[in-house]
Amino acid sequence: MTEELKEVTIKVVLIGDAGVGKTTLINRYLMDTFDPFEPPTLSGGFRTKDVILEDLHTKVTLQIWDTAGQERFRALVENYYREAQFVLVCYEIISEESFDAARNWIEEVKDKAPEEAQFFICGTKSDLNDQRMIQTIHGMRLAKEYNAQFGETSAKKNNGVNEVFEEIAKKYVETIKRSPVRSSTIKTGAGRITETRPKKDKKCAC
Ligand SMILES: Nc1nc2c(ncn2[C@@H]2O[C@H](COP(=O)(O)OP(=O)(O)OP(=O)(O)O)[C@@H](O)[C@H]2O)c(=O)[nH]1
Ligand SMILES: [Mg+2]
Repeated sequence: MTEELKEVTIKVVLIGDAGVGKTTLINRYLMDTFDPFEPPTLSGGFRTKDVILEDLHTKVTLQIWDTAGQERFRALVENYYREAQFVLVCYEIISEESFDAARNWIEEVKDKAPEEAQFFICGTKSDLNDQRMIQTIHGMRLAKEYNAQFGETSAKKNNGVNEVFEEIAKKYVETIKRSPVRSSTIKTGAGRITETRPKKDKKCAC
């Protein structure tokens, strides 16, 4: 008998300083496009993509939230990551400022997001290697410090982009399989909810 496909929805929120490439990363992943003149994001919003993890018998719906990196939108961004299961923190490998800011972003999220929220740290614009200011090892160390996953991407050259989102999906499903009480909106193939997670002391965003 074949095992029934489980369904999981994961809220993934991208954060990071203005211009690091959050929107561009999402566009590459969802539409396979690259805009060299992507305008700044002025408000948040989400789009979804399904990922089938055959080995884990799970269909994951990634609910991918874009946010605005500009300082004046900080208060708004908090509304997005407060209920995130995964926070994708972006910096660009050509800017120390954006890397330092990544740590501040993580600290801020740790303060306000659910305790069980997981992090993925992403060094963007890896095609600009000749202008690199942040060595890969430093990104990896930052990730290790926060028990986060790590990757470098180039939305321009389409390097490492799919891997980021697939690793997030896989890590999340593995985590909830280990401790099912943490799971959020796991459904059977027929769409019936079999497990839900009321978050400790937090309101549900559903
Ligand atoms: N060379 C190169 N440029 C990139 C890459 N990703 C993004 N860019 C460029 O960087 C600029 C900023 O990208 P955005 O995606 O708008 O950055 P953002 O993080 O969404 O910025 P905000 O919306 O203001 O927070 C755009 O001109 C992109 O074309 C990349 O992988 N390589
Ligand atoms: Mg943007």
